Amino acid sequence: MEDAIVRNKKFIDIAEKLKPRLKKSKVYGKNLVEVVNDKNFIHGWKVNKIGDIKDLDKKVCGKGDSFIVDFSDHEVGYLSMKIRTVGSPQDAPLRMKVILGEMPCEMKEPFSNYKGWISSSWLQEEIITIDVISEVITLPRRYSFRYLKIEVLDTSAKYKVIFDEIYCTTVTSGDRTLIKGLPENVNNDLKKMDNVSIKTLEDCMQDVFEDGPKRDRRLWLGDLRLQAISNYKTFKNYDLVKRCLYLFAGVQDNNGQVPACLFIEPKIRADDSYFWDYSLFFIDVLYDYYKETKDKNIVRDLWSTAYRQIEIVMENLGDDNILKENGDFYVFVDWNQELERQASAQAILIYCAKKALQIAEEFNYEQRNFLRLKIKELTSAALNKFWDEKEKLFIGGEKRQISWATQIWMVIAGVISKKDSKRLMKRLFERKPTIKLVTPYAYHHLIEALILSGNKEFAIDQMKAYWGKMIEAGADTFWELYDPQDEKYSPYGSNLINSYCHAWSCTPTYFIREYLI
Ligand code: RAM
Repeated sequence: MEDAIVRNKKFIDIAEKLKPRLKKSKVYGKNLVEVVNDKNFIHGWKVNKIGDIKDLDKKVCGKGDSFIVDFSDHEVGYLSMKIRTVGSPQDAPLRMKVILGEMPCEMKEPFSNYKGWISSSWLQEEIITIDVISEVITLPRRYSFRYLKIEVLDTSAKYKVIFDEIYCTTVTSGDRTLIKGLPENVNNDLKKMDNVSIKTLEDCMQDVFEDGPKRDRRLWLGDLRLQAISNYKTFKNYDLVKRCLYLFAGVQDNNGQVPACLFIEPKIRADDSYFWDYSLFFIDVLYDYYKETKDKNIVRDLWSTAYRQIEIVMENLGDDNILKENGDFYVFVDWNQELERQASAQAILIYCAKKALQIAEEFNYEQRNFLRLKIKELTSAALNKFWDEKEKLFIGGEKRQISWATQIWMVIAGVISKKDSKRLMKRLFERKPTIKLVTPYAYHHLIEALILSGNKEFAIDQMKAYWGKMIEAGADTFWELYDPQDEKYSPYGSNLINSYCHAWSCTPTYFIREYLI
């Protein structure tokens, strides 16, 4: 598998020089809490404060004792504990279980219940054995959490322990001091949403733009695209976007395709997942980066990689200029497993070909004539194949499915005029297809489609309704998955393993700063 990956050394070297220095700060646990059953709260768990963290050094813990610390906000970093013994000398190791959670459910629902298809090792839980208790113990792994549960499994009959201090050394490559505050007159709901978005992005900004600091802790192209545009409005860490672009270009496969995701440690290498949409989005990230920085060199370096993604995807066009369906997950779009993705794939190809055309025109690249022609052909093919004159909606796939995603992507790709797009979006909300959107990633595209079709006010209402609801439910950072009708929704088999600080959910700050102020 490794041999199939072309490592372009020049690109990787450029990326490595842009590796960020992480900012660190020390954050202390704030409150002692209990988590109790209450169906009125998210996932059925309510958090009650039962003490101040200052009370912790009065709590003598022996076998079977436990407590939960609330850090009052989402944190990403390294956990340290200052522990001392009481009673006789430490005549046996201290053994404890440490559970870290982004959400209250992780404090109460046993991780052993997780039977889903992704690895349970993402659940943040350790058994730690300390032979010699001396001052501060720092756990080696980086965690993503707000709540911390400690269960003392054993001390000995002769000694117990006290936790004097518990803190997290947080890490991020985002510098908050560079972010402009919103104008006074922006309403508080939007200010709050902006804040939570920024916190989400900040916690995902590490060595690269990670998708989620709890899971998968790595660089995905689809997530990068949304992080990058939000970053331009806030942290303005251009080098981090540049680094990620060069990393992807550095690990394209033998055919020139960039992977959906890549690993940074122990050395940079591509994952073996390839999605057409994610590969194509390489062009969009490059286009936005160029628009933002006017850095011509990066376009010169990466244009052939970018253009290659279009060629590769277009190899799958039939004689009718329609992309053929290509098995499960050849294109991502959203996590909704019932979604027929063919029509969205076609629209995403058109959207990215238009971005490529803009670059090609500005740089006088020879591919511009071909792109201009092809965009026309792809667009009329899309209308022929997917537009249903009776329903006045796009209908996709073999099952003749009407989905939210298909209409949204056709609008974003500009397959129909702005006026028709506005009508289509109205019809979409009247029709409310059952094949719905289940991720903030897909909702981002809904908001985008509404804005592009001239429904700005309605777009803001939708944004408030969706992301605002997460805030009402207690989100400190925005979640990977959120279905307002089914708050426990997870494509992985349990709400326990979802990521609750997820990069692709951070775009309200982009919408607010791009369109509203
Ligand atoms: C999830 C990742 C990431 C996304 C992929 C498709 O597993 O967390 O956010 O890009 O799916």
